[in-house]
Amino acid sequence: MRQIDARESPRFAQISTFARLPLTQDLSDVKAAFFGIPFDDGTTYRTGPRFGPSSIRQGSRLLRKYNPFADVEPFEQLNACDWGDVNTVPGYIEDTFTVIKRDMKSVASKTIPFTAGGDHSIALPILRAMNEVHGKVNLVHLDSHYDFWDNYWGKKYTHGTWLRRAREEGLLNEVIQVGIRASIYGKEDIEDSKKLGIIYYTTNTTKSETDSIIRHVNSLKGKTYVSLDIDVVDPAFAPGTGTPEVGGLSSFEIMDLVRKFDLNVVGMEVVEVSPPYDLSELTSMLAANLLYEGMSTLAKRMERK
Ligand SMILES: [Mn+2]
Repeated sequence: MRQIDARESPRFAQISTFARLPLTQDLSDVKAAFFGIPFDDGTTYRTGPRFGPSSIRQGSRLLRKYNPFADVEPFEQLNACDWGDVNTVPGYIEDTFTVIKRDMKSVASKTIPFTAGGDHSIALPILRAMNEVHGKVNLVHLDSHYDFWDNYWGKKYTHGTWLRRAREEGLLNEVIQVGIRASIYGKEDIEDSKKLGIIYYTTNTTKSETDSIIRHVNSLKGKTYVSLDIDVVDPAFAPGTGTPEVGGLSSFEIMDLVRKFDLNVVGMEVVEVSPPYDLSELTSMLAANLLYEGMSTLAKRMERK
């Protein structure tokens, strides 16, 4: 679909949609759709990702139609649109999961969703939907945190427990984590990653062995979902997030990683953008650009086939 061109209508004008694309839920012939999930009741520290989708739209106003790195026009090639936001149920995590799964199932059966969160708890209902549409999928999980803890305060559904739930529910094939660096509750967390069949690369390894990690990720066979927590990036580059961990990847490094992905991708999400803690839209702009690069790698792959 056609973006509003900033040479015709100034980029600070008009209503915010992702990349100034049309807002529509008619997905016929649409190969990629921006999908907003404004929800943050799964957070364990700072709140704010309920404002993520609208802020990422605002941060996407600078995206132009041609991506010179990928040599594609992703919006044109994918006939991309902005689907709008899920009607979440603030304060009610399980009711919200029901709505997310229903809407995601409907969208994922027609197109490839590029989701803007929302805190990371939304990944569980998304993966439930993916599983119903596609069967088991691989997961490429970029994050500073493991996110496979068992519970917080005795509660099973939070932004730090979704991955364990997804494993328990048998939704996933292979899981690769990239960018892990946060302090943890004990050595048993590392043991748990083995028990759960999760391979992880720390931020150190991600920086020193980037090429071999890319090769590993790109060797995944079958359908794959990409989950990117913006806190994988250093808070100096992405301050607008709820559980920041210092010593992370730069914005260039995360862009470079995503550009090199070559996956049979069934969906991608960028989560944990918390606009109240952001500065000068830095985090929202990065999130918008990461979704753009994700769409570009998809467009590039489709072009080849
Ligand atoms: Mn995280």
